[in-house]
Amino acid sequence: MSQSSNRATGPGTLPDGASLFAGDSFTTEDNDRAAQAARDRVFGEIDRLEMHAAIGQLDAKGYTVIAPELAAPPGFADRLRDAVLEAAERASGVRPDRSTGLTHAEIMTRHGQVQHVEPLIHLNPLFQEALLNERALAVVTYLLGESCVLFSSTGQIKGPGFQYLPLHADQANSGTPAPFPPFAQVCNAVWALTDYSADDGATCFVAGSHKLCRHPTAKEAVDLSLFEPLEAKAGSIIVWHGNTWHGAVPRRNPGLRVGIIQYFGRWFHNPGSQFARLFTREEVARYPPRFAQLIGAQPTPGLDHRYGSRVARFSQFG
Ligand SMILES: O=C(O)CCC(=O)C(=O)O
Repeated sequence: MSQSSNRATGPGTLPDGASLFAGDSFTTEDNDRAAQAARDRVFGEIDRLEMHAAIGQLDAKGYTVIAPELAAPPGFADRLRDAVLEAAERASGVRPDRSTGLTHAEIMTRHGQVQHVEPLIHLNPLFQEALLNERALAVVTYLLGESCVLFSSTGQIKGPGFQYLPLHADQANSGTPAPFPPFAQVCNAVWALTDYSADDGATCFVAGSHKLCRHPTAKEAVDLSLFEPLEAKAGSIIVWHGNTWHGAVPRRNPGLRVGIIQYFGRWFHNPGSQFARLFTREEVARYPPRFAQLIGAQPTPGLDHRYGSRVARFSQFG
């Protein structure tokens, strides 16, 4: 056997006369370094905020809850709740009745007895502050990378009623057929602004279902034995992976469940920079650059995000 044919079959070598084409669909060392630096930043933030337990829970169960005392200073969640109720009143002309909830008992939407205020993000600077919450963003960025975008921002007010929200995976909203990628393409970060429990009409999760990488079947979606209502105190932030099956039980208690749904996705699922038009340049400039990135007022950083999103789960590009 000649030396040259030996080289042709050896690992990491090319046959004589062959060359590698450095086209734009292949990696470069710069891209590799950028992806590693992005990973370091994402894990650095998790270390700084001491969020390892939350990340462990997220990986194991598909969702995590950031406790009120870690989420924000005392009083912030109450002000946020009042701002959502005020926005709801402005939108509908009906003052939400917090003690009985009867103003919302007859509403019927895709989420049951729930009034949606959408988009919410531009209606009060508190909603923008809530979006920039550092602990929520640390988890969202762990799931979706630094280039992720806010897809929707919705105030949710749920009254007493009878309607369940069937189990579903938010990944379905992007039109992705199963099997889903095991790492998240979309995720949700919800501010629970009143207590969540079974009788309060809480969100329900099927722990570990994100690992199945598929939608629930029609039968599973309405199988009440799978509904596990979450217990979370007012002021918590609930973050879940886009593959995680979740739904909600009806509210049995009088009164209202109030929350903000912030739904995020990787930049390549972006339906368009729908929030940028809601803000003036001056308003955007008041916030750190991450705000402009999230609302789509600034292009995704980096030269070649097509490439970056493929190489790294935590890439600054993907
Ligand atoms: O209303 C809830 O608790 C769940 C909301 C939900 O399923 C969603 O935003 O995808």
